[in-house]
Amino acid sequence: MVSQDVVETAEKIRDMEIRGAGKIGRSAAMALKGCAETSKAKTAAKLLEELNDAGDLLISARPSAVSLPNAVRFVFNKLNSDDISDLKSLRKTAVEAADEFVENSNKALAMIGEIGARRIGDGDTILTHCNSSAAISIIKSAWGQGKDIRVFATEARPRYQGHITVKELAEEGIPTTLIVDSAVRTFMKEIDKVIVGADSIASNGAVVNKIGTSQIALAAQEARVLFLVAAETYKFHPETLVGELVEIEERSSDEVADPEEFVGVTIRNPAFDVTPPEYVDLII
Ligand code: RUB
Repeated sequence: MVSQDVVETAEKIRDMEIRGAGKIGRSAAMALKGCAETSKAKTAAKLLEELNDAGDLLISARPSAVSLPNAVRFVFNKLNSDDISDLKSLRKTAVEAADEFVENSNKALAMIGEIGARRIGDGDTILTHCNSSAAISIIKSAWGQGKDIRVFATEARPRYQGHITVKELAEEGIPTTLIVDSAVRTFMKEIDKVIVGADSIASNGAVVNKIGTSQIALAAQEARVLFLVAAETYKFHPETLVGELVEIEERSSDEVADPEEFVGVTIRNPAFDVTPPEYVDLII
């Protein structure tokens, strides 16, 4: 039996109420923590079973962000054989492991901001896509250092996560321009650096990120604009080391258009795409 809290977290991830790979990973870790803390299990074996079920449900919520299974794996990797036979220590270790994942994740974001900002020059115009906390961390950190920067951000249809990005940047006072996704090539001549986040990074360096990222990378390469990816280490996809492909999530066609208005039309809605490593200048 999976607790109601875990079910709700998994639903929020599936419905994108909780979204963005980093946040997905952190909320999965927190859901496991909640499971460990509130479980009524009488034995360690029973709690372990509940944690396993919770982990499986959370992992199934979205397939392309490897932060989700990596967060769950992080917690399970910390459990050792002593814990598994002792209920109290199993609970404690699971709670501490989940907290450690979240703490590491937040530290990583700050560190990415600090390291990435070194690559941002005074006067740079940056293009970002969708809504990535890691990419935004770099932008905010460069701005905080007093660099005179401007940002172009795409809408990121069909879910318009770009709106979150522009509001967040404008709140900081950063000069921000919102553009439609199809305007990227038009504006590329004004851009010095593209910075995007990642949902998964394959062992060959290919980057899985919001649909449209690979087109932006293509336009950046054509214009000789640097293409930077901001990603915590838990965005690296371990199974790609043994040849597995990253599953690209295809979401409901309703997000794109009302299918009833387009009878006889197939509507496709892949949520992510793959940018080949040749198009990536730097992973921060
Ligand atoms: C979000 C998206 C983000 C990455 C990285 O897609 O593609 O660029 O998840 O985000 P969605 P972060 O809105 O479908 O989840 O840097 O915040 O982890």
